[in-house]
Parts: sequence; C-alpha cells; structure tokens
Amino acid sequence: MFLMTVVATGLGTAFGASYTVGAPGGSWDLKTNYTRWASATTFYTGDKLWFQYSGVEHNVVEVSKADYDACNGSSPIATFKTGNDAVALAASGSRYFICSVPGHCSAGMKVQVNIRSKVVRCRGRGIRQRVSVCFGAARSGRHGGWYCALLLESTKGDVYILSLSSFFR
Ligand SMILES: *[C@@H]1O[C@H](CO)[C@@H](O)[C@H](O)[C@H]1NC(C)=O
Ligand SMILES: *[C@@H]1O[C@H](CO)[C@@H](O)[C@H](O)[C@H]1NC(C)=O
Ligand SMILES: [Cu+2]
Repeated sequence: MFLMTVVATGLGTAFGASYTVGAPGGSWDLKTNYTRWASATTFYTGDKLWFQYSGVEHNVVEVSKADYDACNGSSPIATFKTGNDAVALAASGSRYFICSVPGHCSAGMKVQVNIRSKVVRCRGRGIRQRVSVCFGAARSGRHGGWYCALLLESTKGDVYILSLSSFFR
C-alpha cells in the first residue's frame, strides 16, 4: 500500500499541477496582486491554470504581450467566461491574460505567466536520486501481477517516472 502511494504521487507530479489564479489569498478579482501571485510559483509545461470568478462580473481574455501591456482585449487569442475556466500550459514561454471588462485590466486584473519546460529540469545537476519501486497488484483477474516503476527525483522534490513495466503471470 505504501509503495502504491509513492507511485501515485509521482504520477500526479509528472502530469502537472493545477493552480487557481490568485489563490490562496484571492481569486480572479480586482483585489489580488497578480505580479506577486505569479512570482510565488514556478510554472512548468503540463501545469494548468484555473480561473475562478463570477462570470457576471468578469471574464478571462488571453492576449498578446502588446495587448497585455496596453490592456486591450479587442484581439483575443482566446476568451473564457464560464467563471470556472481551465487553461492548459502546454508549451514553454509567456502567456498573458486580462479581464476585458472596461477598467478592470488597468485596475490590475491582468496576469503574466512564465512557463518553463519540464524536460530541461530533468537533466544534469538537478537529479537527486533514482529509485526503483515494485508492487504487487491483486493476484486474481486480468490485472494481477507485479508492476515496477523507475522513478527519478529532482532536488526540488518532484518525482518523474522514467519507466513503468508490468510482469503478468
Ligand atoms: C504587487 O506586488 C509587486 C511585487 O511584490 C510590487 O512590486 C507591486 O508594487 C505590487 N503592486 C501593487 C499595485 O500593489
Ligand atoms: C486595440 O487593438 C486594436 C488592434 O488589435 C486597435 O485597433 C485598437 O485601436 C486598440 N485599442 C486601444 C484602446 O488601444
Ligand atoms: Cu473583471
């Protein structure tokens, strides 16, 4: 059971984290300092942003850097307005989001997110250890047998799965 938990944790990290924009102190609103919020987190490819807000009061518009700087939402890259919007951070680079309700962006409702490649982090000095874990699953039925995972743990504590193999009997 313990080993099963170790592997589940590794999978969760390898597949990315979810961040609610503005949390835990705020949300997608007119009060949160998003410069401070974004600087507290390092975003990696595979992570996800959640914008949670009242869809009546606000929206989320992804824009270019120039439109972000100018608070201009008239040429959106993408528009979200459900109040519970997920944005996948698939690629490395910078992404820019504003609220296009008049006055909100210039009042601070804008966030820049810088995304780093997760693959780069796996290389070189960041590697702390490699561990191999194996665990048995239910012996009856089609999924019985042994599973082994080769895990790599970075110095920051993230766990990556290098390989996952199964041995059926
Ligand atoms: C937001 O936070 C940043 C970094 O902590 C700070 O430099 C900036 O002045 C803050 N902005 C406002 C409007 O308080
Ligand atoms: C916003 O950008 C569009 C082009 O994308 C431009 O035509 C418009 O003048 C801009 N509005 C403001 C207020 O700068
Ligand atoms: Cu708004």
